[in-house]
Amino acid sequence: MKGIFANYDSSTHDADIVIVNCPSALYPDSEDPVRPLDFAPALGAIYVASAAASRSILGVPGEFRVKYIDGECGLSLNQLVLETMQARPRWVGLCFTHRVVGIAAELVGRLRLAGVNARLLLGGVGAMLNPRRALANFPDAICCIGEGERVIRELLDGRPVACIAGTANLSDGIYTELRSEQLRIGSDEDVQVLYRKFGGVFVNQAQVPEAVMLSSRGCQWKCAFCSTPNSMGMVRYRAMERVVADIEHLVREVGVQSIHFFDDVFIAGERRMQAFVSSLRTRSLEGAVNFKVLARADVLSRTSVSMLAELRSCGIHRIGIGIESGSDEMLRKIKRGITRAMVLEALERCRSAGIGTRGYFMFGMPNETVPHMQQTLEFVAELLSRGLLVDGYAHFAKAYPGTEWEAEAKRMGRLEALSDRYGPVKSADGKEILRNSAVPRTSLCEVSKEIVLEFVYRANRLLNPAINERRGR
Ligand code: B12
Ligand code: SF4
Repeated sequence: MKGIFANYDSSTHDADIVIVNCPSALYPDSEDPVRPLDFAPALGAIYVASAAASRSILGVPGEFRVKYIDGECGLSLNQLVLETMQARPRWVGLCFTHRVVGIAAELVGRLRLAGVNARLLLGGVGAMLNPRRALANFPDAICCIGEGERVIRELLDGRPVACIAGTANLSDGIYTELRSEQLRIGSDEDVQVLYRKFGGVFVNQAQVPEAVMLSSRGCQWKCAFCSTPNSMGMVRYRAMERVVADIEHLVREVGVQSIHFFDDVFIAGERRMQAFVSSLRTRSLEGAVNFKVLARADVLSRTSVSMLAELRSCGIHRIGIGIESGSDEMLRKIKRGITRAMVLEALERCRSAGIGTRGYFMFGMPNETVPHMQQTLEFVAELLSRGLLVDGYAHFAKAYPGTEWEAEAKRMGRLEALSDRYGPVKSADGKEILRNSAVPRTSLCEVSKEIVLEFVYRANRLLNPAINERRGR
């Protein structure tokens, strides 16, 4: 292992920080790495990289040398180690979700073996929502438990960790944290740095330049399975005029043809959407770029068809909607705030406006029975046969940290955490560095996992016949 990294000298530093977005799979060593088909840039991590690299963000002085590496671009762990070593950083920042915490641990093991002694900063939802568990795997690290823009600048400025709001760490083995306030979205962006330097623009599956964007953070709803209200807090909007100014820059200066909004709920009422439409028109950007957004069925069911048609003419051609279940009883239990009737109304309105819809479904929810799942499968089939959905995805329900489900699972004594994909993870010298129990992928269903998976599989086959054909299923 050390051999290929032999020329590394960690005693001097070129970069202040290397930020690595941890890959979601263990990619093989390759001179020509291949990105996964569903690749999307890690917008949170690049916001943080931009905040560190840019003087203008947040008005805090300081400009740091930052290298950002997206492990999701198909790089192997060895390549990530090599790329990190080449920058000789003071700090290494890792962005990970719960699903990839095992891979993050493996990467750190290899960095240490290769002699990279940089201090470790953890970020992303995996660190934010369960800092105790993250620190159990990386005891020497500093964990970012809030939005990372301010944290990274204060840390690199050399402020004592104990004074930095939004961090947690183990000091003499004792867990300490200092919570932070939410950022006021609107003062924390620097689109030039974010997109030019750190890969917020990429070539998508259709070979078209695409950008990822946020027009808001947080969410005002509280669905029982979702961690966003806990991690990001109440919704904060950026002024639409500024969002559209960034769109103009991306379209005219960067040549972007498609924009993917990562907002949890982009279509958030007619007033804000009217501002979106009129700002685009003022800048002659109507239809200049295609948008993909997420929205809620209840909001869409109240949005007029004429408003939706205006959004379509402005470029919103696809809306993703969390439908989750075909059973009103289940929808009530998971506090989704929607009903079957609302879903139908929302999808009818989108179809009338010429907008394609993608549905997201879940199976294996707490107290869900086979008849409930059967109802969902029939609902999926009905929506497809009536041409109300273009496609969609079905998932196995999991209790993520910071959700009502996790609390419920703990109460029920059913937090049977399992990492069916990656664990246990071993370091390069063969030691087990992460136990399965560190990865929460909890099933809460009343019926067996095999039955639930069968429903997930059948729903996905209905929703994505082409994909499944390609995979030879
Ligand atoms: C877009 C999106 C995706 C995209 C792209 C993800 C990406 N590359 O960023 C795709 C479709 C690929 C995706 C896939 C999945 N996703 Co997703 N996704 C989102 C979504 C809607 C937006 C992400 C985002 O940009 N947020 C806004 C940014 C600003 O926030 P952020 O990423 O948390 O970053 C901030 C902090 O975390 C921190 N930070 C981030 N990185 C770093 C790094 C350092 C060094 C530091 C210090 C700080 C720091 O600072 C950032 C800025 O303030 C979120 C919901 C949400 N609201 O976050 C779900 C969400 C992250 N996804 C989720 C899930 C479950 C998944 C999947 C497992 C789905 C599945 N079943 O396959 C996969 C897992 C992918 C993986 N690699 O592990 C869950 C995660 C739940 C959890 N607790 O872990 C979320 C929270 C949705 C939810 N509400 O439940 N996802
Ligand atoms: S699922 Fe969507 S609407 Fe519900 S709380 Fe999460 S982000 Fe908000």
